[in-house]
Amino acid sequence: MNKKICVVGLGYIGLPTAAMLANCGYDVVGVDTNKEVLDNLNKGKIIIEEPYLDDLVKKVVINKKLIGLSIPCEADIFIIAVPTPINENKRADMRYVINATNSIVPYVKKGDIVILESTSPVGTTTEIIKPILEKIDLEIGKDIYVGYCPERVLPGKILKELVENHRVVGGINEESAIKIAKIYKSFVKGHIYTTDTKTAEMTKLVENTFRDVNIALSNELLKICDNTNINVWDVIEYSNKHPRVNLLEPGPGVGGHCLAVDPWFLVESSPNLSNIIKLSRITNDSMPSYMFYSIEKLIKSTDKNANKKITILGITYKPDVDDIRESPIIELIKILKENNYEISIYDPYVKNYPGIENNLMKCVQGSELLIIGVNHNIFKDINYEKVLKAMEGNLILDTRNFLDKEELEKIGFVYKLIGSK
Ligand code: SAJ
Repeated sequence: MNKKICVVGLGYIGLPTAAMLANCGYDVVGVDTNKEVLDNLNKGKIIIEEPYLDDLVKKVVINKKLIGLSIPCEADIFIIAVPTPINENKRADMRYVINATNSIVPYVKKGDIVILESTSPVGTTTEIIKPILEKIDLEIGKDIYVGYCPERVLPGKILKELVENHRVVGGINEESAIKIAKIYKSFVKGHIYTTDTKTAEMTKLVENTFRDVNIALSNELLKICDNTNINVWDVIEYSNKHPRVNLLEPGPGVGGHCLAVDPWFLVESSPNLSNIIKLSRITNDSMPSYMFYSIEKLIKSTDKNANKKITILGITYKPDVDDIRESPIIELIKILKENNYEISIYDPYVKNYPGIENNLMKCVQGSELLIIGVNHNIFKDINYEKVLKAMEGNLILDTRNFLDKEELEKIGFVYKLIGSK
């Protein structure tokens, strides 16, 4: 008889994971508090942008291998994949993990497996999940197997990376780790490493912290090069020719619910030791203000008294996704508005955001400056000549090293690449 899996949390990770497991033959119940997610799911539809996910969900829903429910139910395996945001003072908000774990307590029985997938502070599995499950009169590690198995997939490539990437499984004990590894082996082609929960929790945080710290280094280099009239993009390109150097890209800041969040979990748990980590977060979070400083300088460099309309192309946290969480461009928009700029916004990936305009020509009408906030691939197909004609001014600020300077200057733009002369 097929094992039954209950996945609590149908977001960017939970839904692809539920669909992947259903496609491997498990009977999967997806649980979410969002009625729109459930209604669409039960019609075989999705409400997030993720390539090929809609086809996979449609297939497993039609085959009745995946259904959406608003509350958990009896299952053999429970996977918790709910958000773990930070609150305004950069501390982990674990309410969703706590609520999700409490919600499965009435349904967990002897022999079941409970897996936390949400990226969480070190110690969450043993200090939050385990005590809640101990309300059940069963022995953790012997009657109920418990562990932590974080994802490491890139939005936009989730289905491919869910299968190909290696994974780490941390078990509350060795038997739990082995049982959990076996479940993931049903679809993961990468290697599955088993360890204890704290090592797995720390590994996940370190992966994203590594990226955040290295992006901070590049962002700091951007400021230094800007100040010394050197093109930081050339410096990074040439430095990376060194066989053991791999500088990441500078930009308008670091967004998303991972790199902009996970390092704070380490800062919270080791405040006196996480100096580079904390400073990197502060450096990356300073980039929207730095962009504002560059915009002011650029506008003041035009001889005429520039009007105050600016058009932002792209507000998501990274290209070709619909996710605006922790987006640095949204922070930049806030700063510009506080300084009395009139802002028009165009981002075809974003459906509902206050003031977003879905007609590009209307959006750029009368603008002094065009800002490339996010390098969505579709922005390569824009007719910039037509855009320039509709604008008031001819300034374009590229925050992502995305467009071709010569091409735009030929059309008549004054092109400025952030971090270059
Ligand atoms: N960024 C830079 N410079 C770079 C690379 C990224 O400024 O060189 C910025 C991006 O513009 C974005 C932010 O950093 O604002 C983060 O982007 P990212 O692509 O590096 O990483 P995320 O946030 O998409 O991380 C995702 C996460 N997975 C999911 O959200 C499902 C994370 O848990 C994964 O570990 C990570 O991908 C990954 O790369 O594996």
